[in-house]
Amino acid sequence: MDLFEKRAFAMALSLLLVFLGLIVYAAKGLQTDLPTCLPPETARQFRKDVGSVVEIGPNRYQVNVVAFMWGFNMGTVNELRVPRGAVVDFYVTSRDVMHGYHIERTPVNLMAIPGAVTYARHKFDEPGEYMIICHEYCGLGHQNMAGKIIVE
Ligand SMILES: [Cu+2]
Repeated sequence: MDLFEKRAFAMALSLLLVFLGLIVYAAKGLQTDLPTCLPPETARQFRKDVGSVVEIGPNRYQVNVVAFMWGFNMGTVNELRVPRGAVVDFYVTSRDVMHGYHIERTPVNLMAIPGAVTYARHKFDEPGEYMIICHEYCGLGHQNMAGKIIVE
């Protein structure tokens, strides 16, 4: 090994050590986290209301959806019942990987992202069944990941 090779090797090794040190500093010193879980405050709030339907007014509902492999927890797994004319706020997150949350025949089309909460509002004027599908490939059971909203 000549001197130039030794210097290149030493430089590469020291850069690796610097980057490793920065990763450790970011994780421990700056308390940054990979986006694999909700931020602590949001997580606490969601743990309280996780997968729930909250009546927030006359015919007004807040649905806290937690998507998972392979379903949607909306109080009841894969099923939500609301009366006709209900205005529903959807807050959607995921507890594992990325999923999609699309309600057929409505403009509701959200991503369920671990560590983030997405939002949409919809008024259900027409009674009937609305299928919810996951439109983001999320693993082997993806094709079976579906739910429904029953508007009574
Ligand atoms: Cu999926």
